[in-house]
Amino acid sequence: MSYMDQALTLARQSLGEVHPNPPVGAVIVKNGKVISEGITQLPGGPHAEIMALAELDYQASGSVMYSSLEPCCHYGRTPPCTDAIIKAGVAEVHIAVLDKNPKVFSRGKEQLEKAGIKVIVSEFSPVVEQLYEAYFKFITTGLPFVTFKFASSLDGKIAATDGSSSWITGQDARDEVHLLRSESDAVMVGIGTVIADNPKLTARDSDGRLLDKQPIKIIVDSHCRISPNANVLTDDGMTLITCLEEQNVNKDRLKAQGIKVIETPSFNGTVDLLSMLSQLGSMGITSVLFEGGGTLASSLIQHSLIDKIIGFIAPCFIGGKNAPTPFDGAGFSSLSASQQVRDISVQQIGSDIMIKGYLH
Ligand code: AOF
Ligand code: ZN
Repeated sequence: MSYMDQALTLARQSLGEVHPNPPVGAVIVKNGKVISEGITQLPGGPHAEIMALAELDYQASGSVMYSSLEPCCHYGRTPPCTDAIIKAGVAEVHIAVLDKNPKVFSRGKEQLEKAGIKVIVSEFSPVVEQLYEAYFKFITTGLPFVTFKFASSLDGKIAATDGSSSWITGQDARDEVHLLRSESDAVMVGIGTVIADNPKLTARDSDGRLLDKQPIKIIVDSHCRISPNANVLTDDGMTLITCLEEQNVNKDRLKAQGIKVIETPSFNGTVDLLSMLSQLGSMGITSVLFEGGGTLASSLIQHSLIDKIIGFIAPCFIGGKNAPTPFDGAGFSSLSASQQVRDISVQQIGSDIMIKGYLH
């Protein structure tokens, strides 16, 4: 594994945990050996570069640093990493990608260069781009990056005509979904899915044990129809209900229960999804894994609010005119108007196929 790959592996460990900050890893190398490593800490805590330097008592004369993201050069909750890198005597800094935070972009690199440090920025890499896609959208727009995940049969059905959907895909694909949940800041479903399936929305291993990193659970429930006994409310972890601003006794009850409620103006009688996402962004949520259902999916897609899809396709046919598909609503009236998916990648997971792609 290259030194930069080591830094990227460290960065990935913090994905889904350090929002609104980016996942970052750093390694410091001297005489061809890794002498320290760092992972970014929770917001307000030290950055990856500082963690790695601290291990060396901030003495890193003549060393080479590999950082998964351009070192910061501004005062945020913490002082600039560039100052600490210069002071420690680092000779060379390798960066996987420049930080699209307007307060940093290219200026971190320039400050290091001004101090006589050699800086090398890696060539474009889809792996790095994917690691930072949520943070980059968030830091430039204030909105979280939304990924729509669904599991379907070969004929595009997400449940049988009796509504049953457990399980269409195999264990390996389901494990992958739990990993995706743990690497997301939040998971989101519509109230219809909560009523129909009563999901837990936690990230678990194949034995049902909770993984270390748990996403915030978001339920889009315009009229606060959720039952107080729903698993998402009674299980561990934080749950947010998003609903309309209007009067509602159930909403008062939820608030009295200590459940956080996000209120939006009405858009045709339902939650205004853009207002909801910008409020989630203001709370520091950078990534949302949306898991259905179909009505909410079609509203999100109509408003261009889905950034990425991850579809798990199982080798079976369900059939039936009335069996549901990932997108409900009226659909697109012609092929020329249909939603295109670009930059697709395909991978086999167990006996299922995982397809990823971007909508915009
Ligand atoms: C991190 N960890 O390893 C790096 C970051 O408020 P602050 O001081 O924590 O600054 C947050 C910004 O610092 C963040 O938006 C990004 O631009 C930069 N780099 N942040 O949390 C790190 N390298
Ligand atoms: Zn920093």
